[in-house]
Amino acid sequence: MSKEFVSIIIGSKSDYKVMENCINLLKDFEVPYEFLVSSAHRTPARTKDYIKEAEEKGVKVFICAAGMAAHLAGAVAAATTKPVIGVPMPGGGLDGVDALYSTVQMPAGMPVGTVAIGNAGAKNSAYLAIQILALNNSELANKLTEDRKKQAEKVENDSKDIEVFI
Ligand code: RP5
Repeated sequence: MSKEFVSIIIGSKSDYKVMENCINLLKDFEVPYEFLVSSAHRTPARTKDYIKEAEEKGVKVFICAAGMAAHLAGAVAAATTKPVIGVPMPGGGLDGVDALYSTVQMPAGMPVGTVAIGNAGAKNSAYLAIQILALNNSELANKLTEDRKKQAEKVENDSKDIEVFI
């Protein structure tokens, strides 16, 4: 079995630009990941085969991004007991609201942890996956603590030039 890793599946290459936000964060935290395009609708057999392959290799968390009638995260959740994080993609006639509802409204017993539509959701999918891995990895937990400190410093620095107090 290889090192623990996160698996990212996107439903279409058109989801890539948004999901680069997720990939870049995993790279920043030096978290190993696999990445592929596979669709619940267009390549159901490839998706199913890959889940099995990833499980055999030691995947810890799946992140699935899809748009429109977004069934990818749900289909993956049906085929694994590993945590599945779903990222609704913007686009289509409803600009991601359709994907949000499709991803979040899972029946009881088949959870998909669903994040926000688009870039913020893509980033948070990576953060959540890192938080799950950090439960058993103190080095990662420390990196998360440092990241929070940097976020707080940024808010304070951003405020400095423009803040007004009486
Ligand atoms: C979904 O349909 C994909 O995840 C993508 O967000 C959307 C549109 O796919 P393309 O037609 O751009 O390939 O399955």
